[in-house]
Amino acid sequence: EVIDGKIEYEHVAFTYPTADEPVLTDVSFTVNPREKLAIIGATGAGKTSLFQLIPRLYNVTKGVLYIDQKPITSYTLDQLRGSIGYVPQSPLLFTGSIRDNIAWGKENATREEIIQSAKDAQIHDTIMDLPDQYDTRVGQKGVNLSGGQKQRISIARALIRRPKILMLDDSTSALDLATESELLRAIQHYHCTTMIITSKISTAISADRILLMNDGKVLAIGTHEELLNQSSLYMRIVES
Ligand code: DCP
Ligand code: MG
Repeated sequence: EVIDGKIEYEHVAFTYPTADEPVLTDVSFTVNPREKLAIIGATGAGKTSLFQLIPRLYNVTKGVLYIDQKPITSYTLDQLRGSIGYVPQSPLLFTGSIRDNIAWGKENATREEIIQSAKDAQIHDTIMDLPDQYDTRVGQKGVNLSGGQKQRISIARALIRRPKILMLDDSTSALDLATESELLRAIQHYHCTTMIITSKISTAISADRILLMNDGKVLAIGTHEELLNQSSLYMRIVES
């Protein structure tokens, strides 16, 4: 089981099984337990690909990925996925109630746990405004939810399992800044290692450190001030 949530990429390269060219080349960096790391970089830079290696949706092609100093391949998929809250860039809800969608993967979840994770994900008030509240059906013949509402239900689904590692792939893109900062504040109480892909520079600055990706590589990693000194690309992003 994942205990601390330390993550280390060591000379990681990755090529999709169906592709010829690598999308990640020689990626090395460490995320400390309970640290919050923001990942930024242009579209196609490889941010989502970098993420997908942690829950082992794909295997590393070259190099080693460590969790708590052990190669990721030494964990079973159940151990790994039980410890990781992964919110994909385009979250999927299944046909069923909102309650079941949040509790998915934690069938014994209590009513209180479901409500608490929805509150932390800043979606509780929206749910309470729906016709059948937590029993409202989504998916086919159910209510239509916006992309941002689906994202927050997906975040609640990740939080309810009290993950050691939380991975948000652009999951707050549809939120206004005030709601987003409430959500990020609530997540701090989970004391998990957090990796958050974002296109908002203000969100990146609120993290402990920022990793700037470019063309499948780590261009720079450090605090906002460090990156301002290290990277002219970072400076251009901040100024734009
Ligand atoms: N790619 C691929 N096969 C996939 C997914 C992606 O060949 N199943 C390619 C497309 C890109 C590169 O990998 O050239 C990196 O894609 P990512 O999805 O990792 O890129 P980002 O997440 O950084 O981009 P975005 O900001 O648009 O989400
Ligand atoms: Mg992506």
